[in-house]
Order: sequence, then C-alpha cells, then structure tokens
Amino acid sequence: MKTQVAIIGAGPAGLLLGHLLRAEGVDCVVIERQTPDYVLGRIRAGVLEQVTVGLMARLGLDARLRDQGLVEEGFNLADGERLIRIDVASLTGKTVVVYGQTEITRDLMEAAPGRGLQVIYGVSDVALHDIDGDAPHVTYRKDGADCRIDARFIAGCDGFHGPSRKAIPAAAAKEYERVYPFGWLGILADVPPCNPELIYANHPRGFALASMRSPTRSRYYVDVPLTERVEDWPDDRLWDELALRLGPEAAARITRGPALEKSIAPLRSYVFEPMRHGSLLLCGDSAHIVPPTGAKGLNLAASDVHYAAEALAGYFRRGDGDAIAGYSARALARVWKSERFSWSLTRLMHRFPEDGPFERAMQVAELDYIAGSRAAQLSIAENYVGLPV
Ligand code: RFL
Ligand code: PHB
Repeated sequence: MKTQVAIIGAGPAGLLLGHLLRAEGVDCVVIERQTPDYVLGRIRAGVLEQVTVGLMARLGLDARLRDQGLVEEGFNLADGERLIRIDVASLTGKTVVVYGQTEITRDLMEAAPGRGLQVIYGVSDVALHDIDGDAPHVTYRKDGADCRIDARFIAGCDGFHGPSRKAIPAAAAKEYERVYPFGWLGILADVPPCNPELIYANHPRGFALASMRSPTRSRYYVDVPLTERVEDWPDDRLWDELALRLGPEAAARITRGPALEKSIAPLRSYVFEPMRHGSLLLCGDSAHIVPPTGAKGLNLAASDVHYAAEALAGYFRRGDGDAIAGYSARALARVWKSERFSWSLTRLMHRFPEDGPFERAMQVAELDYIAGSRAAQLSIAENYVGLPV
C-alpha cells in the first residue's frame, strides 16, 4: 500500500492527526495494535484545554462534546481544612471542558469512515524502516499476512511503549526522565460527583483528586506506594480513604458506589528529544509523558498534532520543508512548559517519602502564597487552561 503519511497508533494523537490531514487533502493510513473496543475501554484523561476543544470544533466533530461536555470555570487546591479556589474563568477569560478521552476517541473513531480516514485495527509486529531517507516504509502483520505501507512520512503516535521512538538511533537522541515514588489509584463510578469543580487535595495521608465525567459519573484518585496492588483496595477501603483525604466538607457530599473501573497508573515525567528524525515525526505520549496532576497529557498530544498537521500540510501543498524541519523545536517549546507545570503541581500536592519538615514547610508556604496572591493564581490558571499554541 502507498500513502503520503503512515500513522502508527489510533489513540487520540493518531486519530486527530489522521482527521486533520484528511481535512487538508493529505492521504494517510492509521494502523493500531488493539481492537476498537480495547482502545475505548482505557479510562484516562478527563479535562480538555481550549486547544483540544478547538481542534474538534475545526473538524466539525464537536457536537457531542458541546452537548455533553461540562464547562469548568475553576478548580480547587485543598490543604487540610482549607480550599483554595482558582477562578480560571475570571483570571484568564477561558475555561476547560470535562469530557472523557474515551468519548473524544469514540467521536474520532466513528467519524473516520465518513471522512475517508482508513484505520486498520488489530495489527502486530509493526516495524519502521528507512526513516533516515525520504522513502520510509512500515511493515506489520494483519490476519496472518505480511503487509507494508510505503509513505513519504511516518507519524509515531503509538504512545509510550510503541516502536516509533525506539526506531530513532540513540546517538541522535536525548532522554530526560523523572519517575515518582507513587502511583495514582483511580476509581470510576456511576455516582454524582461530590463537587461541581475538581478538587486536588494534599492531605497528611496523601494526595486525592475528586473529578468527574458527567453529572452522574465520578472519577476519583488517591496516590499509593508503587508496591500496592488494586486487589489491596476493595471499594469500601478506597471510599473511606477518599473521604479522609478530601476533608469533611467534601466527604459529606461523596456518594459511594461500585467501581466500574479501578486501576493504578505510575507517575512519570519524560521527554525525548528530538521529536523528529528524518522522515519520522513523534506526537503525544510516544515523545513525552507528564504526571497526570494538571491534566496535560492528552492536551499536549493535541498541540503536537496541531503543529505536525500544519507542517505536513505545508509540505504536501507547497513543498515547504521548513515547517517539517522546525516541527521538533516548535512542539518541544510547549512540551517543556507543560512538563514544568505538571511537575510543579505534582511537587506541591503530593507528600514525597523523602521529604522532611523543610519540604513540607515549603509546600505550606507556597499554598499560602497562592491563596493570597492573584498573580500566583493567574500563573496557575493560565497553565491549567493551556498555554497558547
Ligand atoms: P495513547 O493514548 O497511548 O495511544 C497510543 C496508541 O498507539 C497504540 N500502539 C500501537 N499501535 C500499533 N503498533 C504498535 N506497536 C503500537 N503500540 C502502541 C496503542 O494501542 C494506542 O492506541 O497515546 P496518545 O494518542 O499520544 O495520547 C496520549 C494520552 O492518552 C495521554 O497523554 C493521556 O491519557 C494522559 N492523561 C491525561 N491527559 C490529559 O490531558 N488530561 C487528563 O485529565 C489526563 N488524565 C491521563 C490521565 C493518563 C492516565 N493514565 C492511565 C496514564 C489520567 C490517567 C490515569
Ligand atoms: C480525570 O478526570 O481523570 C483527571 C482530571 C484531572 C487530572 C487528571 C485526571 O489532573
């Protein structure tokens, strides 16, 4: 098979890129290791920045998002008894939207056939070839047959564990990594949220987050040591822990219910440079990971894809190679700022095992500063709604 751009991975990055390229008249094919149901079963992001909402609107695929998304004008930082509200809307004039990654992925998936976007699910043994030259190709197996896609470019949208990043020679790359000493244990339940706005809590017992997917579906997290297993956390234990960490006021409004999903996600900060090598462009989690504090991961994937689609469309429409050459630097400039925000909010809101009284005093002082300073609140708010692309 021959195409202009071979896209590896049909998560949000791969599907968004595919749709944006099709809208620009660029030929592309997406290949995905999993089945559609498996992809939709992964419970991940919940908070969308303007950049992500804007791309869905530009594609005309935002009908459900506008109908069902919950517009959030602020969020809260809780420290013991105190709740610090960050009034994002009045500080920045912008809002975020609560709309699950599952739903965005479903919207993109269902619209693919009608937009001429071919997505091949259930492939295996994906390998990238000749990425140094201008005629790369991808090989894979599907239904027992060997297959090959020849393309002008390959977009690596295959997440943190995919083969794309690994195809770039180590000598041409640099990795930055911070692994955190805890994971987030998440629970999804069909119960009304305890608060209309998110609450990130730093409690002596540890971190907690109260989030949601809809007025009838809640998403909560607590941080746990990496040695813990989901089986150690029957629903009742998790609800008890959430009530303690979120504080008495929120606890009084928590509705308990059986877990629809419960899982532990490790926390990591990671950046791979450069995000382009020859004819391969990396987008989303294949090039970088942020800890989920601040809800940046999916939104960064969307901004990468915005830059990549612009560069690829420029190449195929005008033969302009400059934007391709500049893709990595442009994307990384935004990636590093989101890495900084996610890392600093993680640092502020979690109790690290190695921390002593001084580090804790620094957290208290920073939260005090934020509580009393419009400038500090504005800085958090502008990062939370998303820096400009
Ligand atoms: P994905 O979603 O991992 O998709 C990659 C796709 O590539 C496929 N793949 C392959 N396909 C073919 N061949 C191979 N060899 C392949 N290997 C892999 C995979 O099956 C998959 O379908 O990466 P993408 O598209 O870059 O999207 C990134 C986001 O998924 C991720 O950043 C977010 O989920 C992060 N995240 C959050 N981001 C936000 O913006 N807001 C949030 O509120 C938020 N909350 C979260 C999160 C991530 C979490 N976890 C579990 C890590 C909460 C959690 C708990
Ligand atoms: C979520 O709803 O899953 C969520 C919300 C905010 C975050 C991370 C995850 O920072």
